[in-house]
Amino acid sequence: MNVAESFFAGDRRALARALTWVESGLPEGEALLKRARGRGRARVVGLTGSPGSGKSTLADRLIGAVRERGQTVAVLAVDPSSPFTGGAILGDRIRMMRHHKDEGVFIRSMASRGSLGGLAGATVGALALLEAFGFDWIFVETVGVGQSEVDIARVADTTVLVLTPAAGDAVQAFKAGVMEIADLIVVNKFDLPGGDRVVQELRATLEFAPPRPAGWQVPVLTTVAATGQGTAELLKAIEEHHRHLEEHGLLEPHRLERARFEIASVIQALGLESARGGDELVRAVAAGELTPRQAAARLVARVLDLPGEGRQGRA
Ligand SMILES: Nc1nc2c(ncn2[C@@H]2O[C@H](COP(=O)(O)OP(=O)(O)O)[C@@H](O)[C@H]2O)c(=O)[nH]1
Ligand SMILES: [Mg+2]
Repeated sequence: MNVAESFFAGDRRALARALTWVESGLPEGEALLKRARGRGRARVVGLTGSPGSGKSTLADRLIGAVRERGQTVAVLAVDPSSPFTGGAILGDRIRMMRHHKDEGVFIRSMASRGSLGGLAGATVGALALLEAFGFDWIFVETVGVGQSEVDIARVADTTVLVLTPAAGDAVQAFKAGVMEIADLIVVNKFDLPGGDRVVQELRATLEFAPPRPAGWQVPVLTTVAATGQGTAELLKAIEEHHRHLEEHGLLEPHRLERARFEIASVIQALGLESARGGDELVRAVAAGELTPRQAAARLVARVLDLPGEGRQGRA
């Protein structure tokens, strides 16, 4: 069997291979993605929050809770902050290691910023593959600090913002615009001092937040991921949100948003790749011989290998 056949037969090694293809932007990955599209019906849950807030530990607990019900789960840990060292990712791996031998659990780390398709595009592609593979749940762990992480959170069905009682954590999230995309807020490390105050602050802030689709009220939950306290309630709240999406016909728009996001990230990657070449066009723009738009059109056409080189002559 080739990799694609093995993938559709449910072989996890083939899944790992396919993910590498997608991550590296290889055409084989694109072909498989096209076939895989639209299969599966996973619940996609984004876990976002600052480094160290306990996302991986929480994911580990959620894996446990999901597995107790006999459902399968994949975790995609995205760490854009360390493309070279992978240090944080190693930590994530270790935290979820106890599920290592469990056939119903698949954990994958990605640190692919800079590869063709970009971090964001590769991540959403990976999501599509995991979904097609048939997992019941997919957790995507991202660091909620940059725009692309916010975007990834946006394409999840349910986005969980993980905060801690640490001073300023909520303020940071608010500033980064992550608060607005959170469907659920979790104050983790509730064993540390200051938790009650943060919960109160969050609830007060949410009073003034813009209304959410179909009247969803963002709940503020508390967990101690280190001991597992509150994780069953968290999973229940995630399911409640999923039901809300279902009841109001909001799941399909999410799926479309995911596809739109993939297209946008390809365009972005093409743009970056284009901008690397074309010194003579750069000089032409600086000299006022071409508009930036004209130069951009030529560069993009070059990357896409369009037969439109002639058309640019008119530009
Ligand atoms: N006190 C306390 N520590 C926690 C809790 N949850 C996680 N931690 C610790 O916080 C650190 C960062 O956790 P991690 O899951 O890697 O955070 P991530 O960077 O958001 O994935 C680790 O040392 C965890 O053991 C908790 O509920 N209470
Ligand atoms: Mg982590």
